[in-house]
Amino acid sequence: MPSKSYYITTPIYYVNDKPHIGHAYTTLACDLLARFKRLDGYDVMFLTGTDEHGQKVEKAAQTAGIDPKAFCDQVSQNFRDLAKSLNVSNTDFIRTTEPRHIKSVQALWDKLLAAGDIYLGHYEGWYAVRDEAFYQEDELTAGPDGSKLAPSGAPVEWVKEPSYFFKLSAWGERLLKFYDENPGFILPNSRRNEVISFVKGGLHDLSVSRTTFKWGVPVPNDPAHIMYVWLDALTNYMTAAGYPDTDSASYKRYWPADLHMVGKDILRFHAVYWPAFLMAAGLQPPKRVFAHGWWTNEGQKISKSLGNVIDPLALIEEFGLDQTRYFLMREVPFGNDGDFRRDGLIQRINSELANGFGNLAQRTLSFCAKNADASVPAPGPLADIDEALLAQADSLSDTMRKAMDEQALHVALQSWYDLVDAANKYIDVAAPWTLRKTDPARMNTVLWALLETIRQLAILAQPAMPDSAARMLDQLGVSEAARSFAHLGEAGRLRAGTPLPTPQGVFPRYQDAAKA
Ligand code: ME8
Repeated sequence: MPSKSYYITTPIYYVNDKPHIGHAYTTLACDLLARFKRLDGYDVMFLTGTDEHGQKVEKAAQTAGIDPKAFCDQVSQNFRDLAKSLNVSNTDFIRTTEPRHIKSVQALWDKLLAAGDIYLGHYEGWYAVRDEAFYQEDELTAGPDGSKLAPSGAPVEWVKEPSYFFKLSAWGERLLKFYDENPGFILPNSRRNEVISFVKGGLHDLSVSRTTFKWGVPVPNDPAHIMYVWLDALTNYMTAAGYPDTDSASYKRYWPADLHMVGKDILRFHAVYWPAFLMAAGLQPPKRVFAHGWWTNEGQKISKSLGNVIDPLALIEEFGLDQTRYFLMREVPFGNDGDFRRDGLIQRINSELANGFGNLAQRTLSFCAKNADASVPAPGPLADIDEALLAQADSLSDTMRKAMDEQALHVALQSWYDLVDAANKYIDVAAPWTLRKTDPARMNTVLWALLETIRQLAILAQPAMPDSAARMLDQLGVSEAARSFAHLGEAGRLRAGTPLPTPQGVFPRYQDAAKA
């Protein structure tokens, strides 16, 4: 097992809804990072799963007319299936109704109680079931007919019940110190600033149990209370690492998590409540929470009532899996909001994959098939333009690594595409087709430099487009064992004489795919 470990998580999704493009987006971003780290020599733990307790899920089960557990069994499977359809490489899938998790949350509760951070009281205030969140009066806005709305637009209701509280108000200063000492804890920086000003505004104690419904984890020694669903849900990240067994090999290896990837809607829970709970229990907070932006559809908010929810499976069906993966990760500066546009997707597929990378490989490989004995040609001395192309190829992994470590996924893919572009320009300038008659030795050098560049592009394309990159590497005769980042650059140079299988297009143009 590699000595370096990396633990990355998606949010666990509510089972009240069908998976849509937003869930696919977060999970794909994590998959890109997980695959990148794995190819870069890390032992990666990659967790996703479903959030199954709370009032929202209980209501959804009631509406469906089935018992909540049976309802969760059904809907949780949809999220498992989605991960599979997206070719996601998660190493675990957690459900908050599993015994391992119930044991873990109850153990955390006991720790918080023993630390003196939980007390029994009475909650009276606003609650939004859709967000599963409590709100202060001054956070609300006026809705239709005198109703009130949460900042997310969710309707709120007045709740009055006995409740345990977590002494969040006592954690403000310690949280601010923690953010200060760990500047990379919240990314992007704009979101970090929002969290800091929220905490500076003063924190209220947090209601952490409910008594007016039953679908949740019972509070130890007081089963009239069930735990607040966010305390329950956040703990999933530790459960999967082996909590409460803090001596277990897996807990020691993976906790604290390297990265919780979340959407901006749930940053407060992850960047304020979660580290406060953990510090109060004497446990280490995760190393980073990254909050990405929100997708809209052709300029409109995505919602069931507008009927414009994008089904990721339909996208895969129409455009191809790797094409969809590439587009979602490439289109929007990661962290910003993004607008899904069909013409934008078609444009990326055709210009960057079909005409860009696909055509580069297809031109080079079919030329080698015809004019270089269907094998890797032997290079002669390198000219300046060959050296320049190879230098860009050899340094690409460093550029991408730096970007991936800051979750700048779009920057990583931009630098990948820049090399595709440079290689296409190189082929036009070096013009192997004219060299065929005038200078076959030089032609061989040019083809070799191209093949070597395509090899590195294909290795580095694996995180975003695993299947297509693998097919490309097959065509270059690169063995399975030589596809990790350890084989980039000089370490894995293509050897002259390696046979090249008959080339086949890997990235069809969108129209071609539609006609086929
Ligand atoms: O909040 N654009 O679950 P959830 C981008 N169970 N991302 C989107 C999106 C959109 N339009 N819509 C959803 C929960 N997402 C809790 C989490 S974690 C301990 C508990 C993604 O099913 C994004 O990652 O409502 C967002 O944070 C998440 O789905 C919310 O999923």
